[in-house]
Amino acid sequence: MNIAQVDYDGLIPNNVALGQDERVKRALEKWHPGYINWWNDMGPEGFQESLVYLRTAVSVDPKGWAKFDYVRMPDYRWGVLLAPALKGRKIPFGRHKGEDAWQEVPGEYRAMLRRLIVIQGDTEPASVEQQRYLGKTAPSLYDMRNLFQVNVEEGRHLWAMVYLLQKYFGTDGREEAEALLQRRSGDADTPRMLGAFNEQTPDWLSFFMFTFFTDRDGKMQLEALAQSGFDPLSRTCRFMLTEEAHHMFVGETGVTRIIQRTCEAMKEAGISDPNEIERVRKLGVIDLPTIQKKANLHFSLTLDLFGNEISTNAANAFHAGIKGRYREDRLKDDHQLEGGTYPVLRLIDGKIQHEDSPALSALNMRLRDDYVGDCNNGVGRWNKVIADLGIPFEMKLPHVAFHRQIGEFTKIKADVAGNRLSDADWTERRDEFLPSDADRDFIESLMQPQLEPGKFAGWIAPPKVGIDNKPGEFEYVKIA
Ligand code: BYC
Repeated sequence: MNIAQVDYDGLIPNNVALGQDERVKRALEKWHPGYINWWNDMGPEGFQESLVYLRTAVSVDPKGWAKFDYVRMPDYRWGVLLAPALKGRKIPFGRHKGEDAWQEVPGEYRAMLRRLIVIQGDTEPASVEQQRYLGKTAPSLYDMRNLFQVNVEEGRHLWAMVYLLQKYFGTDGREEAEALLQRRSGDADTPRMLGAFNEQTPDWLSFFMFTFFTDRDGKMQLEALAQSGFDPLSRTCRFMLTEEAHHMFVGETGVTRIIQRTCEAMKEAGISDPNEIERVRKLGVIDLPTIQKKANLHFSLTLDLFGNEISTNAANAFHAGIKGRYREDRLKDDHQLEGGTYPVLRLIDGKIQHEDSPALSALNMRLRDDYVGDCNNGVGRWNKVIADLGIPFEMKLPHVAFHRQIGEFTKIKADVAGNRLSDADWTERRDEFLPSDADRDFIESLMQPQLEPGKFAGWIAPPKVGIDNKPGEFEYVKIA
């Protein structure tokens, strides 16, 4: 079988020769109805009958892997797709560095691997649940289609992790696969595992911020897992990253188009001061300071996903060859880090300062620093749009100590510049930094659907080009 091609003959499209693996095929076929029930209950509400112009993977060849067509979402062909095996691949880091990559789960690391796969798997359906009402307020059919594309692919990413659980983890893998369909984002009794995935995504600015910031964490975590010595995990994550690129595109261009529309409207109305919030809002666009507050919220929630500053879990996973660093294969050092140190921002004697920590224990922070760098590049591109339209405003990422719920800085309150605040000052000034109820009400008032092909809500600029090079008036979703 040609690994690049996906076999669409059976119930579950795949490029892992599922037809010759009766046990796993049966297990996945048994899991399938529960997944479809979950999708029907928790997937995009109100649009399950609509025809959506979606891409489906037909190959894992990076040069041409997708085909576009109209699909009813419940009929989307969710499947199991692994990037091609690299011949002779070795474990790239940790104490087993240089040994042959594992094709089976090494017994001593079973629990660790299972935990990482379950955490990763849990985020995927969670994001679909968080976004399930957004179709109803889509600013255009183009944006609605992008939302649904992201949703079906997050669903596929759940399949990717469930395949690993079913194939490599026996009975407990099956139980974990079931549990992934039982937890619910934001549920008081059975919440999703990580904090940011229990927050709401109430409006489209939040959706774009989420896909900019939180999907970017997804990219970083997948890059780290793609380095894994457990080859099936590495190959799974490598293909997921191909899909993930579109999600980041949706977030980045979505926020950019909102910023662009705001700046254009300000220019047309002759408003040069971005802090004239009420005047800007009267134009029916979102003022830049409110966009900044949403960025502050989503960035700080996403930082929590990197775990604690000092983490023995992270050290153990690296040492074991299970979870690497961002682009481990491009780094030039011994890939074992036993003696090295890494500067970590910590709370020492009440002050926020760097401390050299053992490099292995600091791996969560190393990944987070790479993440912050990647976010800053994107923010720079937003700022270019603002500068090109001549508005004196710069978007900035808040300090990493701002508004944290995991790690060192949970103990303190800080402003966006990282200055410590008393509890009373924080309470008084919170709405300067984070969206207030009034901000949320205003944004919500703009969230009126625009469902005419080629038209866009007034608070967001049209995209530069269509999906799959379609013309402006293309009907991306045929609403049923
Ligand atoms: N919430 O040693 P530590 C994505 C727990 S996004 C709740 O620092 P570690 C996507 C931790 O479990 C990417 N609990 O933890 C994006 C541990 O508990 P135990 C998702 C937390 O393991 C958009 C304890 O605190 N993928 O794909 O070094 C749409 C000690 O912590 C949290 C991954 O995250 C938290 N935020 O780091 C769709 C990759 N943080 O076990 C999808 C897999 C920590 O001692 N996960 N704790 O009882 C990991 O790599 C790591 O587990 C974490 C945590 C980075 C999450």
